[in-house]
Amino acid sequence: MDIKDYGNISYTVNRELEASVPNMKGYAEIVGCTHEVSKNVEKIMKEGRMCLTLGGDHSIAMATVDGHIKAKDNEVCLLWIDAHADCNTNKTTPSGNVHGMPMALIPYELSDYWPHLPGMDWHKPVMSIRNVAYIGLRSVDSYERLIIEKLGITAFFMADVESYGINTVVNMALDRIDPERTRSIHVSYDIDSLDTLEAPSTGTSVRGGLTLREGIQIMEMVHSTGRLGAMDLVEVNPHIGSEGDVKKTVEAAIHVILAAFGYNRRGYRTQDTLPLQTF
Ligand code: NNH
Ligand code: MN
Ligand code: MN
Ligand code: MN
Repeated sequence: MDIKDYGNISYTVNRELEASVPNMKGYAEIVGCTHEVSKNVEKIMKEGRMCLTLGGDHSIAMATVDGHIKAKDNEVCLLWIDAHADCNTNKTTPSGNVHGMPMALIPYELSDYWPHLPGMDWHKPVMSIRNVAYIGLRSVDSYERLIIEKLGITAFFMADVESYGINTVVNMALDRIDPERTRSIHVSYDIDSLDTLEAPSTGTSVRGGLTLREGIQIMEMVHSTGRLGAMDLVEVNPHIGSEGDVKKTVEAAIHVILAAFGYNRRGYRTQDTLPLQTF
């Protein structure tokens, strides 16, 4: 497998943007970073590669999805794996955290609910919410619930994972967001979708989440479609918890990423030559 590390994103920050939009913490920083992320994802994908972006804050997803859409001419569907729905606007947010907002910035159905966002002109909300599905939800704010129900967003809460099983949930999600099975798949994977026992080192952990086995199964299934285009693995925070917590969280993230890129729990067949290493 040909793997290339494109390194960290470097960007400049226009401090004048800082107070230009209310209720968006770190706005100037986020504007500077996301524009660079979008350009990089677009460029990398146009080189014919799959693109894995490691976060960091989930706000980067507005940029990775934007870059993916530009590289694939809008033929993209999105799986949002998360404990949270991340579809607050700056008017409904309980926290001002922009990582709680990217899903309100991505689809065009929600674009009217935003004020003008200075510095974000590069960002085009061209994806329909009909091509988006959530898996793993269990901590949804009341305005977010209203949006999910009003727009009829495909959403599989933890109760659905419990009732149907993860295999059926992933198949139902892909049926809904990509009925023709032709679209390039974007997976935005928030590590807090996993249970606190599996991934404690993250900012807003919620118990009662996906097991690591379910988390891996999602990505094995996405890999087997052959249409994974780009993936974000976000909200791993090594400053939270003990050394053991951090190790556990990073290991979980590595397992999920390995599954996305073809590591198979059955073991490799003798003719396979994937040079992926486990740890
Ligand atoms: N919904 C809350 C907010 O908007 C929490 C979002 N936190 C997340 N999302 N970690 O993935 O602030
Ligand atoms: Mn965050
Ligand atoms: Mn989350
Ligand atoms: Mn998130």
